[in-house]
Amino acid sequence: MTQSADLFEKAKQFIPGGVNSPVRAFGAVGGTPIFFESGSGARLRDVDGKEYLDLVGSWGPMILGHAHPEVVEAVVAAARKGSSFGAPTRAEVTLAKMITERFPSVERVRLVSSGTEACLSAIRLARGFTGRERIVKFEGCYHGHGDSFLVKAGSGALTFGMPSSPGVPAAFASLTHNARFNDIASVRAIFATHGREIAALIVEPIVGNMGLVPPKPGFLQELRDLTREHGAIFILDEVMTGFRVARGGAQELYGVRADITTLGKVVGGGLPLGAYGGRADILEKISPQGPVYQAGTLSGNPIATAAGIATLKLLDRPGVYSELEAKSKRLEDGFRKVMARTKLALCFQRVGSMATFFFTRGPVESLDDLSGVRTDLFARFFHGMLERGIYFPPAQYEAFFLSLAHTEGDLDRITQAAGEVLAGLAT
Ligand code: HOZ
Repeated sequence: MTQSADLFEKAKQFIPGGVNSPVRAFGAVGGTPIFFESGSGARLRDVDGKEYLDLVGSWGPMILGHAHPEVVEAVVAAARKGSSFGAPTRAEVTLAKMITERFPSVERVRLVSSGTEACLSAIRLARGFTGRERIVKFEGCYHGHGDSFLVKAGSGALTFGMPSSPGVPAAFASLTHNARFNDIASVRAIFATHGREIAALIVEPIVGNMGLVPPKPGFLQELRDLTREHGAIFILDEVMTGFRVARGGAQELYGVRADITTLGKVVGGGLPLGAYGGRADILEKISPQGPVYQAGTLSGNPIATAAGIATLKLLDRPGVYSELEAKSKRLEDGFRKVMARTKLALCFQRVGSMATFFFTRGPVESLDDLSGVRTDLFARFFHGMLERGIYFPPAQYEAFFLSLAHTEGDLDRITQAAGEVLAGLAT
């Protein structure tokens, strides 16, 4: 028995399902989750001493790779000065300013501890600001595990076939409307019926939680225009895309402007930190300036803010995003070559350093397009790659993430392994 398997058995005695977040379990691919010991650059080492090239990147934050020396130094220096004060610090001001400089739509920003917290706080704020209660989201998008979002949700909720969770009061769920991603007519239909009651529309500008699904040209701007027309708040959930697809996130990439933006992952440099920010007139409604309540003992935690500041500074080096793009394109080109050698129905979708390798012909433009996905083949692909020391997300309906630490040699090794595994699947 491996040490991972042994630890998993022990974990199940104390932790529900043996994991602290469902997507970590190998429920969708079978087998035992790998327990990790350490990470450095693009590599992870498990408790049995096996090394992997990492394509999960902690589900997005590790854009610089694991244990980047300057981030580690910043974290250690902050920890030496005290880990939490429950009171304001200089670093919070620095990080808040850095966020506003990178996202022109963010005039004020509140730091929290996770992307989930950012999104549920953003919804409360939108409801408090507009005095309306309904929200619009998209089937297959995931905005964390807040009650308003677990209705036809993506990520683990989709993977485990529980898109709508027990425990969410029906009254709450009835206020959440789901539209079809990339289908503006489906959004218009909801606004036509409920326009005056809709507080906000929230969307992942590039969906990462039903696999990677890019927006069709003009789709985000149509959402921007429609929400403005109806007086609803336009929330872009840039938890995955913020600082990843561009310095200023998807908003910079597609030239759209949100009323509220939610952030997580990269902004915390691998530590628990999220943020929500946007128009000053909206953010003014947050307590203590305004009446909408939101608070947190660890909000703006000094160690997390130190990691975030160090990470964002490193992302300011010239050429960082073009390097990430070149590496990601090299990986995509490699995948396309091996895809051309098989008759399997496959589709590779990518924006910048986020991508998904779908086991369906594609293109995947919305949740409906996932109906033909061969998750059985994905599971075999996943394990074939794992055997070859490549760690993919253990679920088909997730994006994978590249980092600046991946070398060209790493990327070529990944595509070579993919070619071998696919050849085995085709027979
Ligand atoms: N939201 C991330 C995956 N889509 C990972 C967070 C989690 O659910 O563990």
